[in-house]
Amino acid sequence: MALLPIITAPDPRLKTVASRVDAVDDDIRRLMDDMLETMYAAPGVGLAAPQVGISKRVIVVDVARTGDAPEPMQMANPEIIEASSERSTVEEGCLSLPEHFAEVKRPERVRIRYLDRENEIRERDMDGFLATCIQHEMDHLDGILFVDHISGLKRGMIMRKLTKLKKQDVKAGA
Ligand code: GNR
Ligand code: NI
Repeated sequence: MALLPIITAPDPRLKTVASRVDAVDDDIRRLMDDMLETMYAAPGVGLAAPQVGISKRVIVVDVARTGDAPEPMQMANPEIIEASSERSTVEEGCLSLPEHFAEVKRPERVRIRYLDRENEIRERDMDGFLATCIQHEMDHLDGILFVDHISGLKRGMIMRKLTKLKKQDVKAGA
């Protein structure tokens, strides 16, 4: 197991459409395990492979409350096959947009089809915070960040702050 460095915006790797996985093999399983370890350490409730610089359609999620038993989920090639017309608004954050939060409106319920860590095709219905997180992770696979769902004004404010932060880090040699 290994901790992977998380990429922060702005970065072209966060804007790239990731490639489908041919099959979930030992290499993909290792990536899934490293991503879960990285996500728990961050800490976060989800992580997509492009956030660690790997342009593959792999995501991990665990929305169990702290103190409850962990509920790790590892998925390759996730697809939304049904979405409710009902929407819910949730305040989102992102490990690639550190310390910024905004309300995002998404379908309240989704049915997802994906490959599990045994390379089996699965389908699962999700709602509430899990549905929000899965959609947030799947967006990363298409180069979309939560700020792409909010007003250009708010997005501009957040991206300008992150750009400044990066320039300061470069100067400081971070
Ligand atoms: O840790 C995370 N919290 C979160 C909160 C609300 C909606 C989505 C998320 S996902 C985020 C981790 C992350 O950046 N995943 O891509
Ligand atoms: Ni994110």
